[in-house]
Amino acid sequence: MQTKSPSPAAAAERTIPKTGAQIIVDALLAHGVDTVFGYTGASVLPLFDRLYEAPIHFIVPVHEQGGCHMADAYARASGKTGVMIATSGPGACNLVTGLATAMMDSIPLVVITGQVRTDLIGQDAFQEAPTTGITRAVTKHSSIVMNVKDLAGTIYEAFHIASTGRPGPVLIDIPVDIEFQRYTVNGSVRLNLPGYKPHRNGHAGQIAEAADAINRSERPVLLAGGGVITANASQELRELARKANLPVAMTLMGLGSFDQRQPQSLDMVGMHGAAYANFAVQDCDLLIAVGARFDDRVTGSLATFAPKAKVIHIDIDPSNISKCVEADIPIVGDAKTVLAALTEHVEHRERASWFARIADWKSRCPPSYDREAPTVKPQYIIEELCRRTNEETIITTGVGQHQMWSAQFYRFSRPRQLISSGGLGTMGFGLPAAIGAQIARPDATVVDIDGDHSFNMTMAELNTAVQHELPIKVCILNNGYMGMVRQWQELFYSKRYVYSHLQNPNYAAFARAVGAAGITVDSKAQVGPAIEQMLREDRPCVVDFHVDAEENVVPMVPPGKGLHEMEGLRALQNAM
Ligand SMILES: Cc1ncc(C[n+]2csc(CCOP(=O)(O)OP(=O)(O)O)c2C)c(N)n1
Ligand SMILES: [Mg+2]
Repeated sequence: MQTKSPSPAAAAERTIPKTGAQIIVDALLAHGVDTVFGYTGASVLPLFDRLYEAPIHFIVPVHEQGGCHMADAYARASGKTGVMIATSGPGACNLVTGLATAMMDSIPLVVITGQVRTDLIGQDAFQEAPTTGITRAVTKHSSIVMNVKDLAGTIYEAFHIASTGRPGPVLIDIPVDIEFQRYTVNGSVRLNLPGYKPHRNGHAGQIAEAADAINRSERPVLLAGGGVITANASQELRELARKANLPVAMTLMGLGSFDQRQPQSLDMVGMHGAAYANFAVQDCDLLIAVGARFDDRVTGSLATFAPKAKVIHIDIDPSNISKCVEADIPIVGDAKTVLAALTEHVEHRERASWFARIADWKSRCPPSYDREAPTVKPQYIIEELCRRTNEETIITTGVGQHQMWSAQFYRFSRPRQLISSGGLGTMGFGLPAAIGAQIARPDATVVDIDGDHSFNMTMAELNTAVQHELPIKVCILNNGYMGMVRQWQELFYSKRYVYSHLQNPNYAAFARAVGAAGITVDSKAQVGPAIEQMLREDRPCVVDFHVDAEENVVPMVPPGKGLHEMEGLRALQNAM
């Protein structure tokens, strides 16, 4: 058999050192990257020219913020590291909100920015911005490559830092001349991170002590945060809850880590959490927090938070331990490993009276709204959507009342099913997040439950969905207000509704104008059929639901109050 000998040109090509741009592409491919989000500009042109030749699915958003949210949601939906590229100056500056969003929610991203030539840095060159300085506080790590020799290593380190320990966004700033320079990367690329050693296993003695505390507890609550999902530890969480017989509450970020259809689920805790979750936390004798950082929206007043509880805190990031809530038994480690080890040591206990008390709270204070109202209630839309979709559906959200109603009235049963900006609370996240999620999971039904004003912030990205033929669904719960702000103004600013609404466009007409389907709903009877039609569409579809303008999210723990001091509960009297 004859073997083909390489052409002289190809042989020569192999011996010529590679350009920086090609080194970047090779490093991405070496990390299994097959999807990249990016927006062009002078300082990334050499890189984009090489990327075009690579086996990479490339998505150009309308705006770099949108692209960063897409890469973020791609990571949340897939469990992989998202990649976003932007040009220097304005491109890099447009990433800040996206980076901070990913940082707060611990999402692994590698973000590459172009920079002006090394000899121009510091001269206020055209489109020069101090990108590493601007982004340092909103990234896990941010660095500039000043020598092509360091390029491959820096990218390999970025992937390692972004995806290990407590994940987060890592930014690499690359001056354009480095992309042109040639260099031969010899042998395998070594990581040089002597100070970076995330703990994985958790201390065996602390794990044994935690198991002992669980076995003795009469009234435990297991509290799952987003870290459980990030660590792919939902199975281990469920196993611990099953074996030890523990009720499970979740933070917004933790929703989906435990199946809400299970009777042991206490659903969401916090400012707009389920009353029974909040009462259980306030009354428990043991709180086992996993991958949760005790955000103020979760705890309410710290002085009165879980006053009777011993606290076990499992977290990969030691700086989270005893930051807000003092941990009696701290365990620094990976949630998956620690939960599995803990489960080995726990015993089943009946706890009949504790579960009876929880059942009583559940029956007296279920999530409620006026189901008989003839008007279009936002909660009704979410219940109808939930009835018509299954656990393969992914929900993304904007930020505001609609986000909280989604958390309260959709039943999440699978990790990575809810994609929402929890920590930063970024309006405008929902639509680009739906695009990123749909790219990660082409076969899933992806629904963005959005607010009118959140949608307004990034609505131009609908164009991206149309261009890439992504059949995302957008349900706008259009109350004509920045509803959550209006709610605060109603409750705390004597109903002075100032600066909390804008004139909205006709969303269905806008959708049709960019080539998506658009539907308007203004009666209760239209809700079900509109959802059905939306789910049948094989192109992007926007449904503009005109909902009750002054509906409030209840219950609500007013700022500064304890979790048990919820307002808006019908059966609050004597509930505790
Ligand atoms: C980028 C950004 N700017 C401002 C805010 C403050 N904020 C929080 S909720 C909200 C109103 C959201 O309105 P809408 O998207 O219509 O949702 P609704 O509350 O009406 O459901 C505002 C302005 C924010 N979270 N994010
Ligand atoms: Mg609104």
